This record gives sequence, C-alpha cells and structure tokens, in this order.
Amino acid sequence: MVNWTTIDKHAKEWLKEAGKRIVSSFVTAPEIMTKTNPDDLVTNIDQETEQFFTEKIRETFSSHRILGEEGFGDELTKVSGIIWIIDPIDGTTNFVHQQRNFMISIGIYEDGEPRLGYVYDVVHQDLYYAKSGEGAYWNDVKLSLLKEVPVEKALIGINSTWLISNRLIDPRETLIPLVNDARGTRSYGSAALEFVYVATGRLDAYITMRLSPWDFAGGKIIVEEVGGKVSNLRGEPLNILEKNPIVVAKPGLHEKIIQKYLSKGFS
Ligand code: 2AM
Ligand code: CA
Ligand code: CA
Ligand code: CA
Repeated sequence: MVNWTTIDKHAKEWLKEAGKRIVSSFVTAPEIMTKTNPDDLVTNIDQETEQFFTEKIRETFSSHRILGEEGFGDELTKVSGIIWIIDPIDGTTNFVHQQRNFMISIGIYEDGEPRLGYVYDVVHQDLYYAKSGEGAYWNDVKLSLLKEVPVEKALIGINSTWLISNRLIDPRETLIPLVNDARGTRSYGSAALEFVYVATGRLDAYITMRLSPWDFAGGKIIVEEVGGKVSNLRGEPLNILEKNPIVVAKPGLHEKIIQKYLSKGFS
C-alpha cells in the first residue's frame, strides 16, 4: 500500500526547504545560461533546485521515478509506477528579471493517474496543493468548486505572442475573436501560476500553445480538483509525458472556448 500521507508530508517539507534556498540565493546574482534559443533561460538555481529534489526523492522513495525539466531525473517512456514530474523554477525569465512570479511545480502520478499536485510561490510562501479526491487548498484555505461564467465576463490568461502567429491555429479565426469578446486578458509568465489562478478563480481561463509535462503536471491536478477542465485545443485529454497545447477553464466556459472559438481553427 502506498502511503500518500507520508509522500505528501515529505513533498511539502522539501518544497519549503527548496523555497528557502532559492530566496537565500537572491543575495548573489544567478549564473544565467540559454538553452534552445536566447529567450530560453536556465540558471544554476534551476539546476540546483531540481538536484535537491531528485536527491531527496531517491534517498526516501527509491522506487519512485522522476521527470524533471533540467534533466536530473529519469528517462521516462511509460507512465507506470509513481512518477514525480518536477519543474524546479517555472517562470525562469521572471526569476531572473523580477525575483518574483515564479513557482516550484510538482505533480505526482501513479500509473498515469493524478495523486498529488503542488505549485509553490516561493517568494510569497503561498502553497497551492491538491490530493486527488480530497479537494484543493491555498495554504490552509480550501478552494471552492469553480462555477460557470460567460465569455463576456471572463478574464483569460494568454500570452500575447500567440495572437500574432502560431503553427497550430489561425488567430484571426480563433484567439482574436475570443480576446475581443472576453472581459480582459492577463499574462503572468508562469504556466503553473496561471493554472492555480484558474483554480482560485483569479482567472477564468488560461490558453497556451505548447507546454511540457513539468509546466502543467502540478497545476492540472489542482485545477481538476476544483472542477476546472484541462484539455488540448480540441478538447481531448493531455498526454502527461508529452508536450501539449492547453486550454484550462471553468466548467462550461471550457466547452464554449473550444466550440465557439478554437474549433474554427481546425479544418
Ligand atoms: P519555464 O520558465 O519553466 O521555462 C512562460 O514563459 C511559461 O512558458 C513558463 O511557464 C515557462 O516555463 C514556459 N515555457 C515552456 N517552454 C518555454 C521556452 N522554450 N521558453 C520560455 N518559456 C517556456
Ligand atoms: Ca525552462
Ligand atoms: Ca516551466
Ligand atoms: Ca522551469
């Protein structure tokens, strides 16, 4: 029998410790490197934080497997067993430029099924978390189930670059009409933050064209636990080991965004 209470206790303890380490790193400038392109940043703190988690997990739960953005985890091709999907710093650009608006994100899955989700706002010491079937929390506050809202009253998280061009859908037929009809848009630069903003009702929806498993693994569990919907642009379930374009939204609004707007972009 898997003891999820013990796993949850350790995960929270390690998040707090990793958070303290990140905040104490602010006194010295991080070492900034680029990955696939000049806008794709990574720092020694991203790497050290991921290593911190992989060491703790391997020491404590030797049978668990790890998928991490910075490559200190395992090579995973199957969802079997217990998998920790970790983004040590989600919002590295914010971390580098703003020293805020970045999160540690962790999703724990068993045979592909969601079990525990965490998004930790290190600077504000705000922990968003969920245990599948038992609800989601913002620190000690239990989050309410999300209620339907019309597009006209919706505040939507979207990165403006997707409105200009993308390879998936024509924005003129899809995103531009949606942005026109919605009450407003916001862009925070951290996918994990935008997921938990939907979970807390601070955003009504979040649309993003390409996220990796570590960007959404934690947030997805939290959003779904309050009745929010998470899918690809066609409304299909996400593959948790692959990159996906994503729509996250309140129930009802999610279907509306896909049917009335995004479906216009597919032939
Ligand atoms: P990251 O900071 O962990 O890379 C906005 O930049 C959001 O998109 C962040 O959550 C960021 O996660 C994610 N993202 C995914 N791929 C990215 C890339 N190639 N460059 C910048 N951000 C990326
Ligand atoms: Ca990154
Ligand atoms: Ca990320
Ligand atoms: Ca990251």
